[in-house]
Amino acid sequence: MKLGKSLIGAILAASAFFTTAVMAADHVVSAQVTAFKPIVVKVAVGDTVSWERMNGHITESVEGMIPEGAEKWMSKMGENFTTPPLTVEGVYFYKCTPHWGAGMGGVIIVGEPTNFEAIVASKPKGAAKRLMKKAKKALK
Ligand SMILES: [Cu+2]
Repeated sequence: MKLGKSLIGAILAASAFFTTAVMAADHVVSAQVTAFKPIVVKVAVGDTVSWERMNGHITESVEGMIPEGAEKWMSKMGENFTTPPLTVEGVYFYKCTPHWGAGMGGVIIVGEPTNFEAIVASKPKGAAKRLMKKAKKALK
């Protein structure tokens, strides 16, 4: 019966919509040699980010380069870390501290990049500058 099928279709579409609207997503970043992939992740407010293949690496939020009121983090060496739900909108820079000199870091963009202009205005150098350029591209 045609009507029955379309009704089921409508119910399935509605439930899929509510699932994506309500459930927070987890975004996986993989450590590869001395780089994080993907280097920039855009997530929704309340989502989490997890790192895998973290043997020999850590993830640590960069001082002054996360939104005001957001919680810092620092994982243990080799730990496949997951952030708490990222509830403060803005741009989060993070680094693998032992490999920061080699440029190992990444960016998480949660919702609107509320603090990005301030980060640009602070004229970051070195690895942070490279991350800033990657984030700029991702925000275009
Ligand atoms: Cu590392």
